[in-house]
This record gives sequence, structure tokens and C-alpha cells, in this order.
Amino acid sequence: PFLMNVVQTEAFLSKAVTTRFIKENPQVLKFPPFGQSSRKLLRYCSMILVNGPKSPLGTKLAPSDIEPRVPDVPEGCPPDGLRQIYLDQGPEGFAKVVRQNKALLLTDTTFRDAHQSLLATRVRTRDILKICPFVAHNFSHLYSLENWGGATFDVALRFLRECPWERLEKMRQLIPNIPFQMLLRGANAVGYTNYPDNVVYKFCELAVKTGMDVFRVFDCLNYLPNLVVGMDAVGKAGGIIEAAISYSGDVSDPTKTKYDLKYYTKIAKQLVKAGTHILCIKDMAGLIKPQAGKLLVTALRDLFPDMPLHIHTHDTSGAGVAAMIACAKAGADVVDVAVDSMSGLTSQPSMGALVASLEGTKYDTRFKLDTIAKYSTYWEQTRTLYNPFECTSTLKSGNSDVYVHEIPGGQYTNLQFQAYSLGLGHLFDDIKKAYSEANILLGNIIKVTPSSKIVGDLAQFMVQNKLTAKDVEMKAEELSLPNSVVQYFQGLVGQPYGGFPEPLRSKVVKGKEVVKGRPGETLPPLDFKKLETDLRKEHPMITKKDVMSAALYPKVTRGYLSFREKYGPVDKLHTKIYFVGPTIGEIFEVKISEGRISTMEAKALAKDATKKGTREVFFELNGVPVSMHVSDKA
Ligand code: 3PY
Ligand code: ZN
Repeated sequence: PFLMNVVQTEAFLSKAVTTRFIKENPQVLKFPPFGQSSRKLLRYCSMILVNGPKSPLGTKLAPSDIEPRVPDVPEGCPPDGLRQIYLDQGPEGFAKVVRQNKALLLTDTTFRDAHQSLLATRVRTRDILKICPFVAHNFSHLYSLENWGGATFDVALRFLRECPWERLEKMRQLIPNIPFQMLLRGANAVGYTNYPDNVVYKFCELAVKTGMDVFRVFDCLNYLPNLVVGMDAVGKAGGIIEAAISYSGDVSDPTKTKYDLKYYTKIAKQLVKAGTHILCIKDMAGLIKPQAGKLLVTALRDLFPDMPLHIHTHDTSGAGVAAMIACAKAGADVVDVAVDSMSGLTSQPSMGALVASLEGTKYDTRFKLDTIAKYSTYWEQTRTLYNPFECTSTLKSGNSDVYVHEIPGGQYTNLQFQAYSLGLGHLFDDIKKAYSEANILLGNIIKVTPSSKIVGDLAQFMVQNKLTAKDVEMKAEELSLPNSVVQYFQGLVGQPYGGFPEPLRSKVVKGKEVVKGRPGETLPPLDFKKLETDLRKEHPMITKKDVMSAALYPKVTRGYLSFREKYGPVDKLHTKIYFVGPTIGEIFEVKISEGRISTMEAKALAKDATKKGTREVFFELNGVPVSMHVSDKA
């Protein structure tokens, strides 16, 4: 265990071992006595057995019992991929090779956006890692694998009780050849609000060190100063900058004049000037129709013949594959897809459908349908473990009303779930209509995290309080509007294109302070040393990565650390057991670490609570009877 602890330290991994190693890394001398982790996991299982699943969804539709089958992987190292080009030739060399590539390149979003958009971002590290070797061997010529960032960081800590950095590190060990891609929310990093600049810079530095390569950087209002902070942080860290323009409106509709071709080409010029290596159109709601894709990509290709163009979309309407083919034909170098069984609806278009459609053409992606089928089967089975997280979605087919409401794919199911939680599930259609009205009230803005949440909050508020857009305009001064809406009008998110709508802004702000420029510019730098010292007092075993997590999510990270101290490495549990606990009589194995497998059986649950309000749960741990008392919250 001592050696295992040593090799897992950051200093060891970064080869920065000095004579003060032990003093600086006291955690290497601390190893849990054999069985302690297993007992903590039993405590976790007891808690669920006594008090039920943590998520209210767990009771509606249970995860399946399936143990997804991992397809065979050949022996030996996986083939080289574009990551080797990046490591040898740097971001510029990488961009050149991407641009010179004749066929269409693909980004696979299965590990990030697909499950963020279909399964409330709940896919766990365990289920991702199992399929990594197969991906490394069979998908080596992907442009990238989008596998981190966006909402995954927050959800890992808050709901899955896993370390997002550990996920990245382990994926990297298993996939050395394919560039990894993450979604960076510009000055908001992987959070929902502007951070001090030093947080964004340190975050990117650590992400590159941990194995990240391509950073898709966007801002929720396409506000250039926010975008530039993210781009610069990636550049300084040595990562590949993929600056993204978030897409709204419809460039193929002459009546939609706010976000027209001129708007997009102007921002594109600014991003190219700011030093992006790759240029991305981020169509987060799936609004790009084939004709619009053709117009937009043609215009960008003409302007920037040497700049690699990458297009991201969602398949909400069902036109995603057609749109991506149109973009490819107009000169896009890379498009985003998700593996078939994790594609469609609010996720990305289907990898298999796109690959098949381009076979034998000059855009042929060289992926094989039978390989995709094996990959897809793994995810088809794995998806059933996450049944609880798609049971409130009524979207069972493509729906072209997205062209009207413009709700991002990653927000749609969340908004619907929120509506259910507030007892407004049956009014979801009204919420979608209110979403369009709220967007206009706020100034017809770009809608993507976190601006999309602001629009969603206002829409829900309108439906809950039975308010029309006119009512909001008239009564804004008296209404207690959602905090996010007030902050938006205060300029705390950034400056929207075309400015804030008046007189609504003045009515909402009511004399409160407003920010005129970049919100992060005036934030004092975060004192990382102090944060680490404070955190270490409560949690002596923390790493630099925990400190970075706490810089972004202080409360959530503390919650995660306390949880792990009490309940152990819950990421090692089977997904069904993690979400809903074992059934009585179920025997299950848990691989605590290399070579340490515990066999557990849930034997019985006491019917009644003790006088102290606890209930006893009986297990067998490696053949030895163990019982746990947990408080019954019922
Ligand atoms: C995110 O910010 O997480 C998104 O997926 C935006 O599209
Ligand atoms: Zn997306």
C-alpha cells in the first residue's frame, strides 16, 4: 500500500520527487487498514437500504441489473493517433494536420455531451473506464474524444461523489493516443459564474497536466472579453485552443436579422485574431438546418482557408445528420457525433448514421460500422443502468419545435425534470413557450450555460406565477424575479450583443450596482495557499486537485470530501448498487484497488428502528458477518 500511495502522488506522477517528498506528502504514510474501505461502502449500502435512494428518480424506474459486456480488445499498445501529432508538433502542428486531412474527422461526444444531454450527466467513471481500451484500439483516428468539462465536473463531485480529476487521469492512462477534448465555459471555467482570472489559469494548467488536450472555449453571450480569458488560459497552459461561437437564430432565414452571417463572421475574425488554433461553431440547441450550415461554413471557409473548422450540434429536431453532411460538404473539417445508442434526441447526431452516409464519398471517415455496432451495444446496455435519469423525459422522438424555443440540448431534460419537481410537469409545453418569450424579454440573447439557465428561470417563474411577457414588462419593479435574472441585468454574466433591453433593465436593477465591462476583471485573485490551509484543517488527506475543485466549488467539494471520508470509494460500486443499493440476498464484488476484491452480501434489514432511531443492516463481508446501525430518517 505504501508504494501504491507513493505512485499515486502528484509529485511522483510529475517526476518532481525531492528529498522532502515524505514531508510534503504525509498522506503516503496513511493507508486504510484492510477492510476499512469495504466497511465504509457497507455503511453507504446500509444508508440506502434504510432510507431509500438519494435521487427521487431512483424509485420511479430502477436501473437494470445488466453487467454491460465489454467487447474484446487486441493485445498490445493501441495505434498512434492525432494526440501524437499534438505532442510532437504542438497545437499549431496539430491544427495544420487537421486542416490538411482530406476526409471528414469526427469528435465522439459519448463520454460528455451525449450523457449530459440524455442522462442528466450521471454516467459514472466506472462505466466510462471499462470501454476506454476498446475506444483506444478501434477509434484511434478520431479528431478527439469529448470526455470532460461542461457539467461533468460539478455532477461528479455533487451527485456521483467521485473526483473529476481522477476520472481524467484514469481515462488518459487507458487512452494515450486520441486527443481528449473538454468544454470550457470561458471565464466561468466549468462553473456557472465568473471566477477570478487566476482560478481559470490554474484550472487550465492542471487540466493540461492531468491529460487534457483540446479546450472548446465558449462564452454564454459570445462576449469577447470573457472568451479571451479562457483562450489565453488554455494557450498559456500549452493546450489546443478551440474557440467556439455559440449559434443562435437561423442564418438561412432572412427575417431573423439579429444573428446573421455578418454577426458570425465578425466574431470569427476576432477569435482568429485572438489566436485560436481551431474555430468552432457551437450549435448547442441544434438549430443549424442543412441550408444554414452550408451558408455559414462556406462563409467561414472563404474567409479562413487555413483555419480548421469544427461544428457541434444537437439532434433535437432530427435533422442533425443532414446538417452535419451539409457542413462537411461546405468545407468543415470536423463534426461532432455520439455513438448510435447514445445519439439522437437532445444528444448529438448518430455516429453510425453519419459514417454510413459518407462511405465511399470523398468525406469517408474510415470508421467501420461493425466496430461502431460493438461500441454501441456496450452503451445500449450501459444506458439501462441510468434508467432513472431519463424517466421524466417525454421527448421520445425528434421535435422541430426546437427551432422556436431554442432550448439547448443539455438544458432540455433538466428543465423538464425541474418542472416535474415543482409540480409543473404537465405544463412543460407552456414552459417551452414562456422560454421563447423570456428570451425576447432578456433581449433575444445567446442561450447556453449559464445564460440558458437565466432564460429557463424566468420562463418557469412566468408559468408558476401565470405572468405574460407584457405582465413582466409592466410589473418588473414589484416582482421578485429570480436572482439569476437580476444578476444578468446587473451585468454580472457579461454584456449581451445589442445591449440590455430598456426600460426593463432599469426597472429590474432599481439602482443596484451594474458592471459595465468584464465581470471577472474586478475580482481579486483567489488565495490558493489559504484555501489549501483551511481545507487541510478539516480534511488532512487532500491533494492539490481537491484544492482546485474547492476553488471552483467550495461547498460541493467540502461535501464530497466529507462524504468520501464517511462512505469510502463509492465510485468502485456497480452503478445499480450506487444508485439504489443492493437487494437483500444479493452477492456482489467490489474491486477496492488492484488485487483487493471484497465480496459482499446484503443479508437482512431489521424491520423496526431501535429506541435511538437507528436500524440494523446485516451483511457478510468476505464471508464474515458484519452489521451496521444507521439512523432511520423516516
Ligand atoms: C455546458 O456548458 O455544459 C454545455 O453543454 C453547453 O452547451
Ligand atoms: Zn452541446
